[in-house]
Amino acid sequence: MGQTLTEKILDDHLVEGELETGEEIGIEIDQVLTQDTTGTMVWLQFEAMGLDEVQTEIAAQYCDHQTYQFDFKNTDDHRFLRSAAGKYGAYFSRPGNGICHNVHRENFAAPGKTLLGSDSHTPTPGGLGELAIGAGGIDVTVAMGGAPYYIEMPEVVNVRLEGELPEWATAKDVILELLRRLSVKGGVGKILEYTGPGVESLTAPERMTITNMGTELGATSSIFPTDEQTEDYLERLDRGDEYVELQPDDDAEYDDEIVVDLSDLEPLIAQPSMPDKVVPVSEVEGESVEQVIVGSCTNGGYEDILPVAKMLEGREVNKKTEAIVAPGSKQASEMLAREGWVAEMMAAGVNFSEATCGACIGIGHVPASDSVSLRTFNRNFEGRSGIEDDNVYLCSPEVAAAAAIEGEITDPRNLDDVEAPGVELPDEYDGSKTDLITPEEAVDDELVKGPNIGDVPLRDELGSDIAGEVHLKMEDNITTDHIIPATQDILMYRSNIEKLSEFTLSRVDDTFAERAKNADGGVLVAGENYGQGSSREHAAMCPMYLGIEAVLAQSFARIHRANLFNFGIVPLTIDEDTYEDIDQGDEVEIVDDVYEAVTSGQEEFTVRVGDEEYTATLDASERERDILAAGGKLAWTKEQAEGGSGAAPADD
Ligand code: MIC
Ligand code: SF4
Repeated sequence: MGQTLTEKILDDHLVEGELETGEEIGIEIDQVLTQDTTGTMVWLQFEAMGLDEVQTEIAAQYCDHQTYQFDFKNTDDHRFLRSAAGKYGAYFSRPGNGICHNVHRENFAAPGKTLLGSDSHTPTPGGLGELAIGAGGIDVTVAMGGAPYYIEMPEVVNVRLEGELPEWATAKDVILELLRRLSVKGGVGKILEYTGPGVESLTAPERMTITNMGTELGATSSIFPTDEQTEDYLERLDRGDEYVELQPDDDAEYDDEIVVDLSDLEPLIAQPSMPDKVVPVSEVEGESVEQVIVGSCTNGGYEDILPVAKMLEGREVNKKTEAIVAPGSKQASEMLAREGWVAEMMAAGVNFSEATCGACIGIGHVPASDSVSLRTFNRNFEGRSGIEDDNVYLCSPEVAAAAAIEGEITDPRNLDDVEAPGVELPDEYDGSKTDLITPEEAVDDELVKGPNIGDVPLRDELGSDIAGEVHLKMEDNITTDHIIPATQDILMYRSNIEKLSEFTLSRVDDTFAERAKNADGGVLVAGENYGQGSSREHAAMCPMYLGIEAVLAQSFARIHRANLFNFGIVPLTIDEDTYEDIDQGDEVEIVDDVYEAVTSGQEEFTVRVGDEEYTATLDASERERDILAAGGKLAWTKEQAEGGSGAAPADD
C-alpha cells in the first residue's frame, strides 16, 4: 500500500512504534525553535536536566513576542536567551528581527525535515513540505537534548484542492473556509495533508498562510507536497540546494478526505471572538472599523504586505480608521523599504511598526473600547487584544486594506477603481542577516539571569489520593489565553512562576488563584476542547504550582493535554452527563488508589461527588503514565538519565 507524504516523513524519522493511527510513535527531530515567552523555561529546563549542548541539526531561539521591552524583565529575558543560545549552541534572533515562524521559514525550513517548536504555529513550514509540530517547552527541551518526540500517530486527512482562486480570494480564505466547515476542534488528532490539482496554483508563502492557521483547527500539523513552487521559493531565498521533491504515493490511503474547490471561494472573515465564526465578508459589509492591522505569522510576509501597499498606493487611509502594518520579519520590512513601499504606505496614513507579535497578544495597539478591529491574524479569542469585550475580526490583507480605505468592512470586489493586487514574490529575498547570530558568532558562554528569572517549579511524585474542591467549572473551548493571558502586565512574569501563577484563570474568575493556593489541592472541571490555542506550558505549570491535581474535561486540546502530563496534573475525560452533574464548589474524590491506577494502566477511574459516583477515563500511553507518576517530565527525564536513558536518543 502506498504512503501519504506524512507517513513518508514520519517513516524516515521513526525511532519507536508503528505508523498505526492512535499508536504512540517516537520520531527524531531535526530542527527545534523556541521564542522569547516560552524559551526561558525551555532553557531553564535544559539547564536543570544537566544537558550541555543542543543535539539537533538546527536549534533557533527567536525574540519576537515582546520586543518593545516595556519592562526590564522583558529585556532580562532576552539577555538570558542570548546567553543560553550562546552557551548551548543555538542560533539567536535578536528582538525586532521578526516572528519566529517568519524568520524560520526564511532561513531554515526545508522539505522533508522535522521541526518541533514551543509555539503552536510551528506547523507553518508545512507549506514547504517540512513536518512541523508545536509542543510545550519541555518537550522541545528534551528533543533539543537529542531524544525523540512522542505523539499519538494522528489521522491523516486528505484536503484535496481543486480549481484556482478567483480574483480577491486568497490563501487566507482557504483556511477560513476550512474553519467554517470544521470548527476550532475539527482538526484535533489529525494532520491535514493538502493534495490535488489546486496545489500547484499556490505559491509557497500562500501555502504557509494555510499551514500556519491549521493550528486554529486544533490540527497536529498541516503539510503540502513539494513542487516547482517550493523550489522556486527556496531559490529566491538562495537556498535552492535544499529542495527535495516530496509527493504522496498515487495509491496512498487517507483516513478522511475533504474537497475544497478554490474557484468557489470568496473573501471571508471570522467574526468576534472565535476563528471559526466565519462568514462571507459581504454579510458583514458596512460595519464601521476603527482599527486595521496587517501582520502576524499568518499574513506578515513580504508577499502579504505588498498587496496592501499596492492597494493603498496613491490613496489614503480613511480618517476614522487607524491602519497599522507590523511585518512578520525585518527582512520583509527592509525589502519593502528599499523598494519604496514603506514610504508609500506611510504617505497613505499607515503606522509602520517593528517586526513583532505585539498586538496579536495585546501588546500595543489595544483597540478602543466598543470598537471594531480588523486584523490579518489567526486568533481573535475574547480579550486577547488587550481589552475585554473586544470586537476583533480576522481576514486577508486585501480585506483589511479595503476596510482601511473605506473605514468600514468592505468586500474588496466592491471597491471602485482598485485592481486586485494578486500575489507577487520578490526576485530574491535579499534582506540582511545581521540580527541572526549563528552559534559560531555567540557573544556569551555563560548564562546571564536577571532577578526576575526564577526556578523551574517541580511537583512531587504522584500520590495515592486525589480529593478536593472543584475550584472552577468552565465551559467549552477554554483557551490558554483564559488560563494564562499573554498581555504585557502578565507576560513579563513568564520566567517567574510564583508571580505568574497569581494570574491563573483570572480571565474566568479572578478569585481562583487565591482560592486554589489556600486550599489543600483541588480540581478543575471543563467542557470540550479544554486548553485550545497556544503551546504555553505555563497554562499547566501555574495550576500545578497552585496545587491543582486533576482536570476533568469532556475533551482536551492536544498540546495542553501533553502539558498537563508534563507537569503532573491528571487529565481525566468525563461525559456530558457527568459534566452537567458536577458543580463548582463540589467536593470531588477519586476513589481509586491514583498512583496504583495510573501505573498499572487502569483506564476507568471512579469519581465520587457527594453520594454519586461517576466514571472518568484516563487515556494515556505507558510513557505518559510514567511521566505522571514521576510528578512530571522534568523529574521523569532526570530519573531516566540516572537510569542511563534520559534525554538521549532512543535505544533503537
Ligand atoms: C500565541 O499565539 O498564542 C502565542 C503567544 O504565540 C503562543 C505562545 C506563547 O504563549 O508564548 C502559542 O501560539 O503557542
Ligand atoms: Fe506571534 Fe501571534 Fe503568531 Fe502567536 S499567533 S506567534 S503571538 S504572531
